[in-house]
Amino acid sequence: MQYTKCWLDWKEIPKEQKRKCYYRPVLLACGPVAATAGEEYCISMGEMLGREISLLEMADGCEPAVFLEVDGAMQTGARNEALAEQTFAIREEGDSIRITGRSEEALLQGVFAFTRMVSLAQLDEKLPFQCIPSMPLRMMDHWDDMDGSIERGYSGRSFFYDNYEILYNERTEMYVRLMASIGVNAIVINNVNVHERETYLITDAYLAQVKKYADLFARYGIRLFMCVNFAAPMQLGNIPVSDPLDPDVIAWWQDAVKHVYEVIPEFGGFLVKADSEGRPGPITYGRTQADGANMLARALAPYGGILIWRCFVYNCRQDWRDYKTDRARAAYDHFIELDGEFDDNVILQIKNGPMDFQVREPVSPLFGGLKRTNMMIELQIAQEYTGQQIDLCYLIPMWKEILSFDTYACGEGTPVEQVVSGRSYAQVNCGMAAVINTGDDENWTGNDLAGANLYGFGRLAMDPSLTAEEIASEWCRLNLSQSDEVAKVVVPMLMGSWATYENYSSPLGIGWMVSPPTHYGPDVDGFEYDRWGTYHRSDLHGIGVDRTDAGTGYVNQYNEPWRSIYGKMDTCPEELLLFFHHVPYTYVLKTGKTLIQHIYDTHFEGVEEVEEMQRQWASLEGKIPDRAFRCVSERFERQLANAIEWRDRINTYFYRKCGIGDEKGRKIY
Ligand code: GCV
Repeated sequence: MQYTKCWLDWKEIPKEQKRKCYYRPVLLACGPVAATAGEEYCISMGEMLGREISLLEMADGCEPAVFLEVDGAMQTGARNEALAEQTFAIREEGDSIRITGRSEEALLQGVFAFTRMVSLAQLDEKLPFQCIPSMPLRMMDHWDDMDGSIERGYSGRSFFYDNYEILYNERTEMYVRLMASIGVNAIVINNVNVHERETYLITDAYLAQVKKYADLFARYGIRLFMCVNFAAPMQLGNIPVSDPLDPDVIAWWQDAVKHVYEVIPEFGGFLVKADSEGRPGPITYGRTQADGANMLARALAPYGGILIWRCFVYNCRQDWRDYKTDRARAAYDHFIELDGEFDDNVILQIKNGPMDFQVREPVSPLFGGLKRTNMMIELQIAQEYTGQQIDLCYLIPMWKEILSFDTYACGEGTPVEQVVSGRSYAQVNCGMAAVINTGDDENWTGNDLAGANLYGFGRLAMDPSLTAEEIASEWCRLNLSQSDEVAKVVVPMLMGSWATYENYSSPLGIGWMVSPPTHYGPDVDGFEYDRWGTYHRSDLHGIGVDRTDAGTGYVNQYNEPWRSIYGKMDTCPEELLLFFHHVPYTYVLKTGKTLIQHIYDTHFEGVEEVEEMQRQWASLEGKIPDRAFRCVSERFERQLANAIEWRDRINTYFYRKCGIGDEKGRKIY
């Protein structure tokens, strides 16, 4: 089985950077995670020093050493105990270095941070260093199914399952090391769409094997979560209903959860997709989402378990003729009234936007609406609608924009980051989750460059103040080459790639013009006359969905000033113009261009930008590992073909709708 080590593929550092203390790690803490910290130090530093390193029992005399220690009384300045526990510090003491964690888990994070700094030659500039993670929970959501497929997976098959068996091998260990090294502390091991066989994951059919994962995860400070089927009492318990207020249903879940904790005492909890896209849920019984979530949360509470409930609840059987029902409204409409009704161990997991991970969407208004409910943001590292890891789309700039969006929930200065990190409402059950983009491809992520999104998610969840460039540069140096010359090509390429993807795909926030079965490649009307609630409403005069008062009223879900800003065409940020308004093709944008000319121009530019990225990438031949070079070169070829297809289909479609030609006379079909 072939797999790369991604950012844990340490290279020997130059001689002048090798400090004496590096060779003498002294582990002053005990416990399983502290032992992992010691092992990880030895692996990484051994590779960077070019010789085997082992832990010392004690420091002898005045020889410099690197001390790995846990100090439960360490002063951290963290805003709550949960985050204090996750805090670590790295400091020099004479010629020695101390890596101190407030807990074993924090020590492990300290070791990963230290080795990264050594590899990037950042120690002089960064020490003394303290890290209080921003997000209490930093979670990866796998959409892996037990047959071995991955829903919306673009990097091969699952490395967790094959043919309804749970796999466990060296790759599993490498995966967990990679996740821990970027700060991930929670992993959901199965798809939110829990099918027939996966329903048995919480039973003895699979629990013993799940426990092996949980034990491995725990050694790396990661808690294991599972998705459950809300109708499990019917499927597994022969109970005629799964009504959350039914005593038999409640008792069934209590027993099931009790047994899970008997086998896996460190189990994290459940993630649930209910009443969504055909999944069962409380609505069937006239119960609320809070009834459903609390019932499960109460079963988990005695064991310290957490219940994560998704807000991706909407009607997927809409009528395209209906201009009033608006899928964008659904999450807010379902959940806002329930604010304050969820138990303390419930977290609502909210997709970043109101629709579904499009290349451009406004931020979900729920982040500014809920005030007495634990919240977690759900991002998608898997590039379902953003190029499927064929096309390059570095998502960190998008996520930074989302996290810094001011919700005005507690007046000006309440960004999403503050809300989901728990700072706004003093919460501890909150954080960031993301649908992961891994599979069993040799490079884990299909396109090597898609690894930057995986790496970046973890880094951002630990420290949202990192810039997208910093993350890109770290990733590039750790994965491709330490040379400035390579970073000078790769970092700008990553940084511009989201805008490029947006340029050649659907314009100004409208989204969805993708091929319905695959969600890759253009099909302008693919979803237009369908049931999914995803329409662009183009006609001969204009394009866009009116979500103002006169339209669906979605705009009213935002706090002021957004409600007013989004509500008027001339103040609405233009990148979201078509999300909020139905706009004539002749409308003049701030650039002085008409809407139709903007569409033509961006689509021609998008293709030119891909051609330029391809040229830039070609210049790296021989300067980065050949395997990565060839992999990405092949992806760029496919991206270019895709971009051309998008350009020509979009431009032709709108030209045929409105009959207005391109001012520059370029070829439109
Ligand atoms: C896991 C979109 C995706 C589905 C996904 C769903 C969700 O609709 O296309 O594959 O299902 O989102 O987030 O639940």
